[in-house]
Amino acid sequence: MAKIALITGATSGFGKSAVELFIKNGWKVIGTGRRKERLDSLKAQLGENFHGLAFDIQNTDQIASVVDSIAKDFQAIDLLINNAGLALGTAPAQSCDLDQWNTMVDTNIKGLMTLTHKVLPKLIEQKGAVINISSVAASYPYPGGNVYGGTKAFVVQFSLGLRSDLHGTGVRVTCVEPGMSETEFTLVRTKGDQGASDKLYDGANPMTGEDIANTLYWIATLPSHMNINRIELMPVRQSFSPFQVYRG
Ligand code: NDP
Ligand code: 8X3
Repeated sequence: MAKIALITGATSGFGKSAVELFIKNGWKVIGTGRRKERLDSLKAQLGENFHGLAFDIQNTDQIASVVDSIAKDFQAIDLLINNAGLALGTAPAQSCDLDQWNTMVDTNIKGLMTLTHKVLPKLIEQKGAVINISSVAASYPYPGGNVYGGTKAFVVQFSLGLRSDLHGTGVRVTCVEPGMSETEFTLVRTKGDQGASDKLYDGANPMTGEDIANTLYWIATLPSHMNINRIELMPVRQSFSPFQVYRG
């Protein structure tokens, strides 16, 4: 029988590439996101093995009923990929927009944890898996990363905590921590500044949605006695810089 994955953030980037790859390999996939027209296009492209679910993951009160509304033949979820998320702005903490901080917390933390809470009983029943998308920003601070990095650090620690709580259930939990990848991520972060996005990735040979999707598929199809706890990925052209020292 085909395995079933629920992949959040399926309308773009990592999530869209993952939806395409899992379906190509015979999975049934529930893909989520706010942009219904993009989910409809995926349905037209991918057919009956794709089930689109349009909702804003920040509306945590609605998440339980949205999951309950999933068609019966997609209900036995084997894999939850918590991918939906965003960074907003690169301003320093002392001059940034508090609304942007709240949006990142509501999406990257509250949305992710509420959906996970709802889907966990199904995953336990299926002896399934959770893959959470964090970021290198969880471990390595950079100017302007403030709350975005904080939300992704939550994702790391929450993943390790889940692993601990799910001990003995057979449910696997993995936290994937990518670095620079060219998706709509920077377009969203800069409120649609295509020039800024192009400039960031220019000459950097960044990772792609397909690169991350391949990693997700590899993790999901490892033998069931193996658990990747955390995995960090970067393009070769991205690495680390020295500490800053202010000599005022
Ligand atoms: P994209 O902007 O291309 O995709 C983000 C996805 O998240 C979209 O499908 C979007 O759907 C969805 N999403 C965002 N906000 C909401 C919301 N409120 N409700 C429902 N869905 C939402 O970026 P990426 O593919 O790059 O990002 C995917 C994940 O990877 C994010 O968690 C990001 O933080 C993380 N990441 C990205 C890296 C990068 O360099 N690109 C590196 C490390 C981690 P829609 O807008 O239709 O709602
Ligand atoms: C996105 C990666 O380095 O832009 O999570 O913060 S980075």
